[in-house]
Amino acid sequence: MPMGRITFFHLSIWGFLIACSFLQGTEAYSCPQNWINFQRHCYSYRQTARNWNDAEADCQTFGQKSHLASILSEEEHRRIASAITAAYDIKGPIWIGLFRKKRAGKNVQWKWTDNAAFGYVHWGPGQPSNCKNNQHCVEMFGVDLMNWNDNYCNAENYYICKIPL
Ligand SMILES: [Ca+2]
Repeated sequence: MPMGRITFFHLSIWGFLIACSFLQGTEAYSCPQNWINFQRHCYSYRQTARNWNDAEADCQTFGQKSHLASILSEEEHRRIASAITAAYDIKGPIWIGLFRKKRAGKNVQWKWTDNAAFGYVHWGPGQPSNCKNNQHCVEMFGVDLMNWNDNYCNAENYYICKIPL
């Protein structure tokens, strides 16, 4: 009789421990519902039209390291673009976290709002055009979202936020 109780007790403890580590694992490695998961980051397509600054401010409300999305490789670009175009009707360009930091002169300097190293770019034909010397914020556009354009920062677009896991 006592053996039976001990065994049951131990099984319960093990069950509890397994459940706990499973839950911790889920918490550490998965994204909120409807967010896109790619290489330990979560991305959310936000369907509210905002200017670029307001979009970045909204992304920051999701967490300390949350910003408009940086897109640092073709693999990341394709993953996000295909996830969004598969799930939604794309009606216009979408803000990402790239902006022109130094705005005048020959030495254009691009920056990501999350401070990621700038390297990968995928400009559309004829871009960045910097029309009227006033297009300092970057959006993805096209049916497959595989082109980038520098646009006026006060244009109002949907946007993508990115958070590290
Ligand atoms: Ca442009």
